[in-house]
Amino acid sequence: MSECIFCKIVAGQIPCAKVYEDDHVLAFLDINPLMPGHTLLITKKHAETIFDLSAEEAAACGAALPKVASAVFKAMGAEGMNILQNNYEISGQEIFHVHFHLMPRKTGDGFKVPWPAK
Ligand code: DGP
Repeated sequence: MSECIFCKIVAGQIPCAKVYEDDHVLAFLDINPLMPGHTLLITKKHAETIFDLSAEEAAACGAALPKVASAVFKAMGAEGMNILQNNYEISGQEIFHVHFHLMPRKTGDGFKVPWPAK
């Protein structure tokens, strides 16, 4: 059995607050959110980084991302959204199972992006 935390979430061995699911991807709330509604979208099949995704999995992520982002955006009454995807330790990746951070933004939320923003 895989020791990967996200594989265990996919297998239902670790609970999650599920936001969306289809045959290829699962989205759930981040356990350590940077703001309310911080959601992770992961592939169901294990792949360590975006460089390891098959074309089919990449397409599934591409199809699901705008749908899930839109739902989170509306549900949170957001004014904007950052979508972040880390690969390898130097970028901040802690869980080596490919995932996208969907981060709904609101005025005064205190979140800082590393480039000029309003
Ligand atoms: P990253 O640094 O990009 O690898 O982000 C990993 C994220 O995964 C981090 O924001 C916290 C989240 N996370 C870690 N373990 C769990 C867990 O067991 N459940 C949930 N829902 N999120 C987790």
